[in-house]
Amino acid sequence: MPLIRFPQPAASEITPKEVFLNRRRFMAAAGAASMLPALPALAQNAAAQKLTAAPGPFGTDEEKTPYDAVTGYNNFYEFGTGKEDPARNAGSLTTKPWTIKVDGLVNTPGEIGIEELLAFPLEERVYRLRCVEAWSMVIPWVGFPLAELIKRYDVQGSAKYVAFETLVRPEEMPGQNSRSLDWPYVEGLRMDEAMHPLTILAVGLYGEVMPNQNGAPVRLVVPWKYGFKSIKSIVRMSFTEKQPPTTWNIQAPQEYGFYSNVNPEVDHPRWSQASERRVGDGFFAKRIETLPFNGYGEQVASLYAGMDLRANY
Ligand SMILES: Nc1nc2c(c(=O)[nH]1)N[C@H]1C(S)=C(S)[C@@H](COP(=O)(O)O)O[C@H]1N2
Ligand SMILES: [Mo]
Repeated sequence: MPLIRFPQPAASEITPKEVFLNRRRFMAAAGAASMLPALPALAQNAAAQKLTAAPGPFGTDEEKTPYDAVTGYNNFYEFGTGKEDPARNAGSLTTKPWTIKVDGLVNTPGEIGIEELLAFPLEERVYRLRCVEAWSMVIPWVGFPLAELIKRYDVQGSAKYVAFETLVRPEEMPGQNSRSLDWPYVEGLRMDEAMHPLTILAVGLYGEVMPNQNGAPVRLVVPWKYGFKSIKSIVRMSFTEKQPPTTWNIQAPQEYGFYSNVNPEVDHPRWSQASERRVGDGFFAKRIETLPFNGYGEQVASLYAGMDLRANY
């Protein structure tokens, strides 16, 4: 039993919550380890580095999805299309060194390293992430508003959108050797969506550095949109005048639009969006009602005033 591999925080760092989380995770991991000796989450835990984060705004007090579900049930096609593939395969990703290239309609293009991103004042934001596949999770992300990063650049007035790109490195991302999607994975936001205080760049979750399968070392989290807008392992951010292409819209334009706001009234062509299953709840747990804008309507509905959200889905 590899007990020794669990990091021991210095006594000065221990808060009651961390003690609780560590103990809970330790017990879950110990239980799982006896059944599944090669559980990838264990390797991730062993390397996990703690992050210091102040409690941030907009949090939900719904029960958090357990760590093992958050890190064991993922969509990250660069590592395979199965929900357990990312946890199994993402250990191979090298996340240091890491930079995001910032270019396009900006007078001060450049690159920003992960060390600088980790130096932003970090907050814990307990947000829901709802996948278009009608499952959802409640995750204590660690990150900072994307607006804080964008404000550091002299963006030109003609910029209307921000485009994002994920790393392409097939040697470390086995899913990129298949054509399951066009690589790189790309996403985009309108400038006001990108600047909205709910939109964060996340560098961790559950108080530790982002597990590879969740989009290490830095990903977007846009909580009022379907999960696929929350692009992982970002290496480029470009300011554009034209609406940028987005992966799922390229893949299936009849199913996925640019906006992709959570909308229980606009069904996916192949299934209803009216309700969802909370990952980690038992198989027989009652489905929960999906809320417009994933429950963040009060904060973001005004961004879409006057738009037909059935056409702009
Ligand atoms: N680069 C990249 N980003 C991605 C994806 C992906 O396959 N590749 N999947 C998206 C989808 S469909 C969802 S639901 C969320 C899942 O995030 P999670 O696995 O951390 O819960 O990531 C999104 N970001
Ligand atoms: Mo998704």
